[in-house]
Amino acid sequence: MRKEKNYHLTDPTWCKGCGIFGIFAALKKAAVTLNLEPEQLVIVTGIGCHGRLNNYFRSYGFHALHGRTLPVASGVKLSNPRLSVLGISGDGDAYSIGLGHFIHSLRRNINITYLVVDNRIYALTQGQTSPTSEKGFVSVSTPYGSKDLNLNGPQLALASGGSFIARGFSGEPKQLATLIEKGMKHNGFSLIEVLSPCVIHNKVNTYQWFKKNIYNLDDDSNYNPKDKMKAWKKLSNEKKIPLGLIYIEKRPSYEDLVFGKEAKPIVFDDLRVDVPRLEKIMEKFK
Ligand SMILES: Cc1ncc(C[n+]2csc(CCOP(=O)(O)OP(=O)(O)O)c2C)c(N)n1
Repeated sequence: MRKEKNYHLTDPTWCKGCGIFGIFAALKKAAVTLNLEPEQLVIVTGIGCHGRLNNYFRSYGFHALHGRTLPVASGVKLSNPRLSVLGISGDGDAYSIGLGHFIHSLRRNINITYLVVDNRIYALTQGQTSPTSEKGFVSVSTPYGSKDLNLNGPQLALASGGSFIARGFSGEPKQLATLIEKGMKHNGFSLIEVLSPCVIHNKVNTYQWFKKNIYNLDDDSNYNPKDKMKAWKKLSNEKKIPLGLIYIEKRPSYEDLVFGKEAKPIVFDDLRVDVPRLEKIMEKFK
């Protein structure tokens, strides 16, 4: 436990300057703008530095296993669709151990908002190379430089059938809050990847580095986020990294198909147990 003067148990334990503070501020702003009551919101987190976000938020929260944010968030949402459900993962949680859930959640389109805190490193475990670390990245796990290509989460999301894909930056909490609000209003799965410096373990992707390497699609009136090919092109050329709403598509959510007007009966057969028939079958095995 921290021994600092005036430290309170409910104070965040992130390192000074951590990008997650910006995300925390954006989340609070979005919850206020959306007028969410604490009991209406459930924040599900994975394992990592990001995983403490729900601890400091006055809402329901669930700190899931590493890589299992989305199965838990999906279960919460489907058992009570009236709740607003927000999942949060790190780049390791989402794109390494949780990658299968990532892809299937995008195509399934359950009404969840998912923030991926991309600090391009495994921070909690003291700085190993992650799927979003660039080729050549030197860390304790790749001392000779990573030989792997880095993974592009939003591009993978587009290929996996994502209906809302955005990217924010923890150094721009106002824009991030707006993206979270839009994502939470979207009917279906909304992915918001958040570029977020880890000031202790990642000495490459700093605030200055991100500022130099980002541009804002939200400022470009010629950009149409409903155009899938345009979105693909933007994500294919990331010498400069696009922020903002990258892609949005209107299509029924999973809940619309299962519980809503478009719901079709899932079970066509009468599945009640036919005891006499069962007994007859059992006879055969005696
Ligand atoms: C099943 C399992 N495997 C490995 C770990 C060890 N572990 C804890 S956090 C973590 C990675 C954290 O990186 P990320 O998800 O990017 O989150 P960050 O700490 O950067 O926010 C790992 C590998 C674990 N807790 N559980």
